[in-house]
Amino acid sequence: MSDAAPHTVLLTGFEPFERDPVNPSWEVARALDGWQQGGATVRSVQLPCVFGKAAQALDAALAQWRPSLVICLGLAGGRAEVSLERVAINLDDARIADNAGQQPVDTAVVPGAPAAYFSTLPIKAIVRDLRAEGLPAAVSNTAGTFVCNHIFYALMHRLAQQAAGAATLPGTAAPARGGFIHVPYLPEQAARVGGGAPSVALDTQAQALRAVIRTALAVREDVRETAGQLH
Ligand code: PCA
Repeated sequence: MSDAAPHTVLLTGFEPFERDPVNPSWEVARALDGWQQGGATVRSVQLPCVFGKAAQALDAALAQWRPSLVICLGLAGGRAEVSLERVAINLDDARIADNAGQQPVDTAVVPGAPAAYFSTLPIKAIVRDLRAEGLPAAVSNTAGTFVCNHIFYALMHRLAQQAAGAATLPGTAAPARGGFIHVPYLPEQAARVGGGAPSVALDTQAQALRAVIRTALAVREDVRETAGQLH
């Protein structure tokens, strides 16, 4: 695919879970549906907060849109920053039931597949650019072990398979890149939870996601600067 060819950015968000009436990950995705940037159009898809079904819905969206960039979003209530997740692990370990009542413990997302995959988004360049706009952002080294990590792993496994297939077919499009981002509570959710939980307004979350997409489309090689943590 040449850079001038039209292409699609697939943006997914989750339905509400854990008795919450709203999930900002879907509200943000929905707000960006149809947004155009650098020859790309955003297509937003809602995923069920259900192990297995979420990955099936993602597969259907990948088949429908054939995106060149995929960003999956989820809520991480209690985090203060937009979290650029670095690594997806091949493990489901649910502390609470999903929206279908399933609560897998220590099972593989994809049996026999690698233990982990790294995001192929330029996560450090994205953090740099969000902070330059005054937006709260950080690299995160765990997406947890619930449905968000599950979909992150399912996505990266699928993209890795696609890339392996493309490598055997010279002349095909560059493999799609993708990753996962956790967003904070909305202010009304934080107020319900109480205890001074951090939150970010929907408009600000949407602004952050537009900046994420801009950087992800523009930057191929991530910058090399530390975002490590001692613990
Ligand atoms: N957050 C949950 C699942 C759905 C969502 O938005 C998580 O972090 O796993």
